Formats: sequence, structure tokens, C-alpha cells
Amino acid sequence: MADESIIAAIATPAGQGAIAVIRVSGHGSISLTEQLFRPRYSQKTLSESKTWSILYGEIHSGNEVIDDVLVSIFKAPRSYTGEELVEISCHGSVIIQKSILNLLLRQGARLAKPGEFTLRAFLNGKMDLSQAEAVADLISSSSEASRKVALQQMRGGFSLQIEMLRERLLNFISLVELELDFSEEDVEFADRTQLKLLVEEIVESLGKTARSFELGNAIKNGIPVAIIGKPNVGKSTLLNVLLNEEKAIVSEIPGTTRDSIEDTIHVGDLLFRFIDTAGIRQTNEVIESIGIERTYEQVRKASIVLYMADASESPDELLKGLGELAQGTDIDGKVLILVLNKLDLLKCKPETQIIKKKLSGLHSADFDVIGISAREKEGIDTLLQILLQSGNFKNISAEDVIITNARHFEALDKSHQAAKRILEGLDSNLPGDLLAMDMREVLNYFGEITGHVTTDEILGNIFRNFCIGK
Ligand SMILES: Nc1nc2c(ncn2[C@@H]2O[C@H](COP(=O)(O)OP(=O)(O)OP(=O)(O)O)[C@@H](O)[C@H]2O)c(=O)[nH]1
Ligand SMILES: [Mg+2]
Repeated sequence: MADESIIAAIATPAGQGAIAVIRVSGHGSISLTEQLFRPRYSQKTLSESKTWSILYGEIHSGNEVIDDVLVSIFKAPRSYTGEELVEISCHGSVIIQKSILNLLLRQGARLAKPGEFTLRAFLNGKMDLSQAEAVADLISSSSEASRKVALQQMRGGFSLQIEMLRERLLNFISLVELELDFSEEDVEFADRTQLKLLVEEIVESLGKTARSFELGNAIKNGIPVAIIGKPNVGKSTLLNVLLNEEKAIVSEIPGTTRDSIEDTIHVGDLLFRFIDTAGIRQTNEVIESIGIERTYEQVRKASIVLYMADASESPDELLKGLGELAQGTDIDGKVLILVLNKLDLLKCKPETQIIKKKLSGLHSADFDVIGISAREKEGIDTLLQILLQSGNFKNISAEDVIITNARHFEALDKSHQAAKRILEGLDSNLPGDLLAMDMREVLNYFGEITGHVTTDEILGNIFRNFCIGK
């Protein structure tokens, strides 16, 4: 049953700011706030004012004035929650914020739970579930790229795509289900060729969107960059330089790093997650072997692999090292950058172009070769530039639907499987009732994404992670 109570919360961060905003939502919010508010310079009361107006005045408790404030009013349904909503902008003192909130609670509002304003927006049809989830992503976005992706989702790019596929499929389902009513007469209302074309399109579209999760996840949590190579080449030194912090232990003893160490930094519009790993070599040492196994694991998970070597190594040695790497794990499909370190010890710079030519064929895609000195912090900017230019990350456009949410990925993946079953069914002339079952299943998973099909438990899990006041 819909919750009709009036909810209130401080919507700005805890602590003192220049101003703070307190939100009140629910039927009766305006008249509730009116009990505490005296307008100045306005002949109209809050209730008499139009939606989207802002009134200047004071919040009082009996005869005592608490603060001079601005009150914005939003009448239903033209508000964030779709309900009557009030925002009180007061001075940022913690005491003022708390006093006003307490006054509202005393008047009969109750404290909002995390994400409850957005939950109401969803329940009132202001946005679907995937858009509501994007609100939380937008608030927590820490890089330009993750902001773009979250904004696109909040504005409904992803929802629209699902909704369009849903409508077209629904149309066919009703035709196929109609056939069932006439099963005696063996008629086909739903043109199978057309249906097949549509389902092929759905399979293609769902597959593409599901695949975007890897990219979306990288954008949201940091693009994973594994720093790997033989012991002692300077991997930990590079990590420390990139993070500008002595995070990893550096020593001249080969095999210093045993476990992976990672942290994120912003570069340009993107967030990168750098992972320093145990150096790869043949060893009988148990702990080091486990570390090396983990290195391979990190390579598997990475989008970008920085293979580091000593700049004094000959192309043959490099070839051997890279060959061993390719044997230990699959680097195809990853962005590979060959980083030649300790340039400062070399009299003349390595011929990166010649090395690149000699090594071509090792990796299916094009790869960069760069010389640096991690200790002297030389070539680091160039390395970062190469990182920014690599992979699919550089030009995310505002139209791209990129999913970042594991819940959406799961539902997409399942709907993709179910859509493929429809195709198989069509190929083997499956009877209409069985076809309709798979079609309904696809719709069901769509519904899970948009929230047409949902449970209190799912909603609870999603909105629990929001901040109070949003
Ligand atoms: N001359 C010079 N020495 C460097 C450079 N980078 C790292 N070193 C030195 O090389 C040694 C090994 O550096 P680390 O960063 O610990 O190397 P690593 O690759 O992490 O080694 P493991 O953890 O054992 O795999 C240390 O003595 C560093 O000071 C560099 O650019 N120039
Ligand atoms: Mg190390």
C-alpha cells in the first residue's frame, strides 16, 4: 500500500555549509511548513502560491525566529517525487538545520529513510527503476566519464531502449497468444518472418548492451591497468610514482612484491585503477608462486596491461618475456603497452619503433612501446597520455547506452538467453504456446530492469544504498 506520510530530511551534506536544504514531501507538506513560516514581502501564503515559486521569510518556533529562509514549493505532480514537495533553504549552521528539521517532525512529518524521496519518485511513475538507480550513480560519480554515463541513464537512454523493444515484442505476443484461442483452426496471426527479424534485432541489441557492462564497470570503478613484468624491473616504483605515494615497498631484491597492490587515480576525464603485481619468474618458493598466479589473474581481469621491462633488455629477451606471458595467460583483446624502464641508466635511448617492429605479431592489436624512468619520473606524462588514448574509453558519446549496474547486467544477460531461445524455437517451428512462454520470459526480465516487475526486497536493496535526503 502506498505510504501517505509526510517525510522530511536534510538533503545537503552533514556539517556546516553556507546554506543547507531541508526537504519535505507528501500530501500536506505545504500546509505543514506553513505552520512554521511567515512570508515577508509576499501577500500570499505558501498554500496560495503557485507551483515552482520561491518565498522569502522566516521560520519561527512560537515567538522565536529560528532563521531567515527561502522556501521553494512544488505542487503535485510537478516535483521530484511527484508529490507535494517543499524545500527550505536555510543558513548552513548545524543548529539551524536540526532545529528546522525538529520543528517539521514535531508538526507531524517523519524522518525520511535513505533514498525515500527517489523511491517515491519511482512509485509515482516519475522515473523507472533503472533511472532511479542512476540518480545514486550520478551523485557518487567521481569522474567525468562516469558522470556522463550516469546522466545518460538517469535521463532514460537505457529505459527507452528497453521500452521500445518491450512494446514491439508485446505486440507480437498478443498476436501469438491470439492464435492460441483459435488453435483448432491452425491460423498464424503473427508473421513468423517478421517475428524472427524482430527477435534477431532484440538478440543483437541485448547482446551489445550486455557487453557494454565491462566498459561501464571499468568507467565506474576505475579502468583496471595491470602493471606486470619480471622481478625488479620497477613495477612498484611506477605504481608509487603514479599514485604520488609510497604505497608499495620498493627494494633492489627481486621478488619484493608478493601480493597485488592497487589504488585509483583520476587522469583527464577517466578514473584508472593501477594494480602492481608480483614479478613473473620461475620459482619454487610457495608464497611467491601464489603471487605469480595472482598476477596472471590480474592480467585476466585487466583492460590494459602495462608490460614492464628493463630498457637494457635486447629485443630477443623482450620477445622471450612477452612470449612467456602470452603462454601463462590470454592477453589478446587487451590493450598492451610495453614500458621500458630505467632509461636513466642507459647511455642512448632505446629504439622503440624498431623494437615495436620486431615484436609485431606478438599481439593481435596494435600496441605502444614507451621508454620511461620511474625513479626519475621521466616519461610518466607520455605514459598517461597513451593510457587516455587507449581502448574504448576515449570517446564515450552522450548517446551510448552503457550499463554500469550488475543487477541490470544479470537481467540483460538472462533476457538475451531467453531471446536466443525464441530464435531456436522459431527455427524448429515450435508451437505458439511454447514460443509465447519464452517471449513472456524476455518481457519479465525487461520488467526487472525497469521495475515493472519488482519486489519489496529488491526495492529495499536498491534504496538502502542511497543517502538520506535523496
Ligand atoms: N635506475 C633506476 N632504478 C630504478 C628505476 N625504477 C626502479 N628502480 C630500482 O629498481 C629496483 C626494483 O624496483 P621495484 O619497484 O621494487 O621493482 P619491482 O618490479 O616492483 O620488483 P618486484 O616487486 O620484486 O617484482 C629498486 O632498487 C628501484 O629503486 C628507474 O627508473 N631507474
Ligand atoms: Mg614490486
